[in-house]
Amino acid sequence: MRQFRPLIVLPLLLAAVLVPGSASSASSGTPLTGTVGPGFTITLKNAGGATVRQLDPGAYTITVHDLADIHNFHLRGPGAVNQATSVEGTGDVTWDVTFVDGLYTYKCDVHGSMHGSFRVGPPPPPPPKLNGKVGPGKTISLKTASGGSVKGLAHGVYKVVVRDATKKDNFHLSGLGINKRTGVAFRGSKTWTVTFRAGKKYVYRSDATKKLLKTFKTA
Ligand SMILES: [Cu+2]
Repeated sequence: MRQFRPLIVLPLLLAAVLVPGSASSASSGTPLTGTVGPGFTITLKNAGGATVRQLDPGAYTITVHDLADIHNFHLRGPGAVNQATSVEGTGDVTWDVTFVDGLYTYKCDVHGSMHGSFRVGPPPPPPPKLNGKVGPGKTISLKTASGGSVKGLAHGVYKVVVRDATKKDNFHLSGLGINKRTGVAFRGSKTWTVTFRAGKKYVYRSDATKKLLKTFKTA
């Protein structure tokens, strides 16, 4: 007959309960709650109940309540995060994930309208600014924020602020994927967010005056 020895067993039990990170508390990431259904809704919320829009990188423990047998909860993003519940299945699951900087999305794979996203890490820097100007008189220019004339440009997203100071010319920026212009008779300011592709030639000109035409290339 085996002898019960509480004096030896008790400290082991206490250790299991008290030591952080032991088997009884394997899920140690910041808690989040995902819910899909019962209607056509999908949400991801933090412990305070607010919809997740931005998170710091790190470990998270996500409890998903899949409340519908016509939806699933599918989370994916950088760092090879790709977790999904089944469409037909319902119930709760818990995922331990590590988020890194970038954009994450969650959705129902069946219904395209059911989706959400959040950013991990700091927001991306704002696009660099370029200043376009036409007039007064027969002049046209496109300059960087530091005041240099644009001759070559790294590809990417830019904010172009145009000042059209004449009623006789316009500012027309064009090239692959871009065709933006002010009106010839228009005077005032316009702001465009544009994406310059790599290795292409772009043109800015006045449609009313042939010689007011300049080009630059992108790297
Ligand atoms: Cu669905």
